[in-house]
Amino acid sequence: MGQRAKRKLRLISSVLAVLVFLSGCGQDFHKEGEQDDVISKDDSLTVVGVSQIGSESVWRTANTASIQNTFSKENGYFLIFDNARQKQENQIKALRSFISQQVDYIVFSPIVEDGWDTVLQEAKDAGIPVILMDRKVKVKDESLYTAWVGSDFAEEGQNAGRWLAGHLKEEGRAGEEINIVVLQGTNGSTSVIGRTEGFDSVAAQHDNWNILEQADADFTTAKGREEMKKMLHKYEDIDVVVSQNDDMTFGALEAIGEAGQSTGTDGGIILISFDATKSALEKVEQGIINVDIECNPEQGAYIEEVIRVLESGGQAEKEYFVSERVFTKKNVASVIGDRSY
Ligand code: GZL
Repeated sequence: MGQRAKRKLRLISSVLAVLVFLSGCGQDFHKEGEQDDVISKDDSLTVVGVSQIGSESVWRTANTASIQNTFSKENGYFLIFDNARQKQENQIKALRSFISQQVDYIVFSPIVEDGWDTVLQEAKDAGIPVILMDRKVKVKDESLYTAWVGSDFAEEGQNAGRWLAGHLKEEGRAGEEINIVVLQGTNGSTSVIGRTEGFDSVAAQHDNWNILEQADADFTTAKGREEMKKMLHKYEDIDVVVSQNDDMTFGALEAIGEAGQSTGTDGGIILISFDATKSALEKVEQGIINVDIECNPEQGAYIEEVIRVLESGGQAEKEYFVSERVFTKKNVASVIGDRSY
């Protein structure tokens, strides 16, 4: 039986139990934080509560757009969307609000992997399936979530390492001492854990690669600029910057320019970025960023597929990987025009 049918059953029993107080046939839902703004809806819609990390990056904005475009009323959904503004406690509050409103499904991108067991147990006890989006959780009981949709972050990191090895070989620098610094995203997030492990696994195969420092720049442009500035002061010879998202890359480019240095295909610092947002791909095309490892934010359709399977009483897969590519000056022109984010 799908979640919507289960919710109807719960609704009928609550209507019968307190008939004298309930009027009308729809259940009322509150948008998070607007308790007095109760929104009535017809029961034909599937109610999806979504807790999004925030709006820290261009990637995140595109990820949110994908969710909002998918879970629209026209498509048969009632979306309750909450922006956690980069705070785990706000995500936990939102999940609890979704549980109390008896939504049909909970979808969320956990800002970090730890600290979710209790609230996910509450969702399980309430009979509400949880679908993870983008990032993962580390929980004792994997049945606390139904499915996860996202990227193979370790593969993304390995792709960056493999590209660098090939590039250095092409440049005749395969045996040279190569000094590398890394701008990491939010500490403890799945994307950082995977990208770091992936790149490090390739770096370990090259004794002449020296990772001088891996700094937490929290996936933002401001922190990317700040941490890059510090590393430029600290190390006089940086050959490669690995920046784990385009927003930090934009900040790093400002710091590198202010230091009178350059990046990209015409010499200077080799710049490796992640996400492959349109504004960064334009810099790949201009030869400013050497390579951009795509991280696909368009996950709404994958999540809807999971819900469709569950609504039809089927068993969803535990993991759904989105498709991704690697962009350099050689192939970027083929996608830039159609890029929606
Ligand atoms: C990756 C996602 C990361 C992006 C950043 O799936 O978690 O978070 O790479 C975003 O741009 O902030």
